[in-house]
Amino acid sequence: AGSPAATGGGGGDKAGPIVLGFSQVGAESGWRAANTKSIQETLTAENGFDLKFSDAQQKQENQIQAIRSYISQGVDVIAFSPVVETGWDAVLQEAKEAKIPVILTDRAVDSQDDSLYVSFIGSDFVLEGDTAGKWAVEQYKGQGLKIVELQGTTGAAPAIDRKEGFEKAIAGSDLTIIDSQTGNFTRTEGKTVMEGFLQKHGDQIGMVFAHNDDMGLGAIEAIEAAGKKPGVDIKIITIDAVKDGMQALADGKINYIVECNPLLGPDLADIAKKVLAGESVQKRIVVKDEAFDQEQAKAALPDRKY
Ligand code: GZL
Ligand code: ZN
Repeated sequence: AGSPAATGGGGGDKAGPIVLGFSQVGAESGWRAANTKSIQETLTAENGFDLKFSDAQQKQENQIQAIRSYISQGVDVIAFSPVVETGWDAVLQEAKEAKIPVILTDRAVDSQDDSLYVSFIGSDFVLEGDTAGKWAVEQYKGQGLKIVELQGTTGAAPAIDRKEGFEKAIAGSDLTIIDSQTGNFTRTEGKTVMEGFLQKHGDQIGMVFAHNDDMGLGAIEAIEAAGKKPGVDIKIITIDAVKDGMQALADGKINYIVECNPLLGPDLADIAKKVLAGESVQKRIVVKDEAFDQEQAKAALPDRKY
């Protein structure tokens, strides 16, 4: 059965491993692969866990199904990265009634009732968008730069928040977004959407703002196929700072990347142990992100862990 109520109901040292059910968004990007690796490498038997892991292929109904199966298995704790912000209250209410604490990693839910989860571990996506926008204004103001935006998954917290942060940062400057469409955080869709932008807007496009490296890398393929130089003819700013993105940045095909740290395994393990020991835990753990221009990427690449 589920563990005692998360808010300090008894807890105490639990005999045997902590059975943790994790519902992952999917395997859509380099970031996601690094995030999954961090979770699977940290929540191991030797670290006191029995990890049940499921991949939802970016479908909310698969995540809800996985969470329901963890509840019926009577796991000790549930953790997940919600593919979109809304539509979770019912299943989280069921976990609460089963007295199984829920930890959010990476992405947030927009539930009004924040008793439905014990902690949310993830980056500040609005700040990521703001950092990207501020750099763009610093570097390119005064040229009337026209931007096309490759949005992440529609309804996902990182897509909503990165857009918000970027738009606020460029407001009042002469940089403008002339088109914006979701590429669902994947390289393939980023390429397809960019091909459409190039057909529609051609030489007007001065910059691509992509909500993750993978869509930016897809855009590079489309830009090169159109005979233009990415990072030169069309500037590119992305978010994540995974290895492939950082290599393209070092190679001059991307101009700036704001990091989104995927290594959430250690924080997740720590919070899960605390909750089951009946200790109080931080409601919100903000993961620190850096940002890189081309020179900084060259220097950082050798030490990058993902
Ligand atoms: C951000 C994460 C996003 C990444 C994408 O924390 O949710 O999802 O930026 C990934 O690469 O697909
Ligand atoms: Zn929101």
